[in-house]
Amino acid sequence: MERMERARIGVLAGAMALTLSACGGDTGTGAAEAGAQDDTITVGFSQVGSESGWRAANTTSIQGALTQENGFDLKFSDAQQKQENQIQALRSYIAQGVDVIAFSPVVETGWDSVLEEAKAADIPVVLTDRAVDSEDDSLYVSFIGSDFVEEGKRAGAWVSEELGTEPINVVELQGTTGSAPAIDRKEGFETAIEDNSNITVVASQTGNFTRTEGKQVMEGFLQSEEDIDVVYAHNDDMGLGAIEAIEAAGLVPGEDIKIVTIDAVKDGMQALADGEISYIVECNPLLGPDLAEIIKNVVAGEEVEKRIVVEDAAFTQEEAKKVLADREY
Ligand code: GYE
Repeated sequence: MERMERARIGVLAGAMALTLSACGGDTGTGAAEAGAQDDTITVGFSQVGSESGWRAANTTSIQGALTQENGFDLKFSDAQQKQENQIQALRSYIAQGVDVIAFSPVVETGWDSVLEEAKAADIPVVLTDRAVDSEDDSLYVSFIGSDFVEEGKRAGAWVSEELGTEPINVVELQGTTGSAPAIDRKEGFETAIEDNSNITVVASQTGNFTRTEGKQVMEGFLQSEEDIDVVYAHNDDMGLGAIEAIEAAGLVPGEDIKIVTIDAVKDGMQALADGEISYIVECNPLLGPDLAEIIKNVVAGEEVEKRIVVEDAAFTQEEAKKVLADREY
C-alpha cells in the first residue's frame, strides 16, 4: 500500500518537474530531473546459490524474464547457500534504492530485521520459491512457489501404495537444514507414511541439495544401515549422488534399492526413464515469467496475491520416457 502511494507520487512528481522545472528534492525525482521517460523497473534478486539442476533452471528462467527488453534492470547475486551473503545482498539493494527486491531465502528464519529495513525504505519484497518463517506477513508483498509439504506427501504416498506391506526401511537425504523445502518435504513424507507401520525411516541426514553431499551421505548410510529398501531424496541431485554410492557398493539402483526424489530436472528424468530412480515428484523451477508479472503489478500499484502456489506433476518411469525429449529443463 505504502509502496503504491510512493509509485504514484513518483509519477506525479516527475510530471510536475517536467512542466514546472521544479522538484521537491524527493528521492523519486532523479529520473524526472534528467528528463527521462524511463519506466525501467530496477530489481535486486538474491538467488540461493547454484547447488542443483533445479537452481540452474530457476536462475535461467529469472534472468530470461527480467530482461531490459521486458522493462527490467536486473541486479542478480548468488549467495552460495549462505544466509549472511543474502542479507548482505539485500542490504546493498536497499542502499541502492532498487524498485523491488525479490529473493529465494536459503533458510526460513532470521529475516525480520533486514525485511524491516526494506519496508522502512518503502521497497516491496517478493519471495520466490522458498518461504520465510515470520510472524509479520506485511514484510513481503507476495510469495510464489510450490507447496513443498504436498510434494513430500506425494513421495510418501507412492512408497505407501506401490511397495506393498512387507517391512520397508527408508533412508532420507534431506535438503539444506532449516530451508523451507527440507522442513516441508520431510513433514509431508512423514504424514503420508504415518499410518503404514511397515514403513520406517531408519536414517535421515542432510545432503544440502547437492550431488556430492548426497553421494557422501549415502555412502555413510550404506555402511551404517543393515538393510535399505528405499532412498527418499529431497531433490534429484542428491538422488543422483545416491545412485553413484549404491553402484560403488556393488548394488543396483532401482532394483536392490528404490529411489524416490523431488524436482524432475532432466538428469533426474533420464535416471527415471533408465529405471535407476523409481518415482519423481515435480517441482517447477520456471518462475521467471510469473515473477516478472507480479513485479510489474506491484510497481503499478495493483493488488497482488499474497500466496501463489505453483502446480506440480509427478512421474513414473513410463511417463518420464514420454516427456523426456520435450523437457525444458
Ligand atoms: O528442490 C532443490 C534446490 O528450493 C525448491 O532447492 C527449491 C529446491 C529444489 O536446491 O533442487
